[in-house]
Amino acid sequence: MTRHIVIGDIHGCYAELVDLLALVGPTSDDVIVSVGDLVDRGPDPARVIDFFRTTPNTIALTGNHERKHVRGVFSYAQEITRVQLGARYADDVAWMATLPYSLELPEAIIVHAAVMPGVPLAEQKEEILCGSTSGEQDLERTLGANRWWHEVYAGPKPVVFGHHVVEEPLVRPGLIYGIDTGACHGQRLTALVLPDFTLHSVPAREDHWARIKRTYQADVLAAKPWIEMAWPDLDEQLGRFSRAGDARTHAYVTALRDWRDALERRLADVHEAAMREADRMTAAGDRTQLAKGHGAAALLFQHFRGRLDLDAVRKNAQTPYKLAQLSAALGLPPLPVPAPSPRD
Ligand SMILES: [Mn+2]
Repeated sequence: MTRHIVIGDIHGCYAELVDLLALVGPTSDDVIVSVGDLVDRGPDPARVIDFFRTTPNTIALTGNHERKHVRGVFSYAQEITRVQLGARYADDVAWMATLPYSLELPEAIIVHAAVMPGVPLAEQKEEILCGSTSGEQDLERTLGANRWWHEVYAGPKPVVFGHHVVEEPLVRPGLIYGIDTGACHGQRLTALVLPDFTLHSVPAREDHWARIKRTYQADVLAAKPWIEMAWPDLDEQLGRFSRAGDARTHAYVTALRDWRDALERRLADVHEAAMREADRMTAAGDRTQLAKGHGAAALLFQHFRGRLDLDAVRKNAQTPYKLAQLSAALGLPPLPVPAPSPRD
């Protein structure tokens, strides 16, 4: 007989997934189901994804974390996952976009986060099923701020879900089975086996997220597109990491600040060089003709009109990349690179 082995939020905890499957002992007749949130916060999203992408008789549902990647909504946990997955990131996200939001079995409905009580499964909103921020707000507006959907839910079928981290599986027999027992936070990874509704858990190896969020700071910083950032964004990012934790991150932020200082000096150099070039053209005669087609033409014409100050240069060179182009056009040396990658 086919069993469905429904596993709570895995969040990149591959070792615990292996432990849990060893405990439950799936046969080739069984189907392994993830409630979603395969990635983010844990050490090994690639192997968790590979397991569900390549193992026959497995199903992964969409969690709010997959949805964030699919929609390009990035907070720190997603930036870390992008670094962890590296070159395969886009392909993995394309796969995430194909995942369903629910699975209905004869004995239960399986979703990532929630269902709106009293609404048939076919009419449930994806946002509620996967627990996106807007879905949670929708539930709160409908049910009131201090009521959980799983306290109100009255059937008809049992609902199995994750998303909501609990110390012990959250069970209302025959109705509610919440099985996110916080594997990525150092608690446990839990499976509910259907149709028997038996629970199985293995302990987490460590508080993965506490460690991951410290150790990936420098890598997340290095992966940012510094060259294409507008100055206010660049300064905001540097400010955000100004009290960064470990030595590696601190060294990287210090290097970025030095780079930023060098760019500020370069803005002044570009200002000087553009004025010199414009004055040279004025002395040579037909300055309008000479300035046309020059890579820094906008600056040259501003100087002809007496309007070229440092702010005007900054408005023209909105990013380090544009500053590099103006530098080259005015014969200045190449810009320094942001900072060596912390992995080097
Ligand atoms: Mn989760």
